Amino acid sequence: MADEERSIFERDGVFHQDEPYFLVEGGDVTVCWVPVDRVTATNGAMGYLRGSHRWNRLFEPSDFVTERGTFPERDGIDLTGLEVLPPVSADDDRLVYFDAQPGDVIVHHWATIHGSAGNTSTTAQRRAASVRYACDGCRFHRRPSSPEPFRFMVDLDEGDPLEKSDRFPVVWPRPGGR
Ligand SMILES: O=C(O)CCC(=O)C(=O)O
Repeated sequence: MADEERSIFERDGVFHQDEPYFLVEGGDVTVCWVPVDRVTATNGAMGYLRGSHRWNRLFEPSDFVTERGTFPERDGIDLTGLEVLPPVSADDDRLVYFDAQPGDVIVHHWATIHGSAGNTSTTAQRRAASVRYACDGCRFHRRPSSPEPFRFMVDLDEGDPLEKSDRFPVVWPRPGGR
């Protein structure tokens, strides 16, 4: 692998976990990555660190931009108790990459470390949607590490069931109600 490619992979913050961003607690959340373009290694195939969802460790959310790689502790953001994610090497044999095409869905647990090296193609677009499903019993949690811009705008109080807000529609109701 060329040096410039390696540096992209090893930059802090390219790989991340979703859990420390999400305003949810009380159960698992699954993330569905849905490409609308064909995605291969050259235009940013998603990679997942096998088994990392079982480490029982939480890492500072990546900002994908700065040298430090994580959000500054301002505007109410508090990273206490979170670890700094060590650089993830592309050569780590626990990483699993998936080529994908429109119609595919890649599903990962919110604690799985994942990311991509970005799109280095000059011709191929790389667009995708990311859809999150929270399990029954998940509650609103104004997570101190979350940089979500809307975290003070959600019409929920700490501990409220997510489904109390229209922002979190129930997509799979239990037959006969809860
Ligand atoms: O599209 C990407 O590169 C990142 C997507 C992602 O991290 C996610 O859906 O959780």
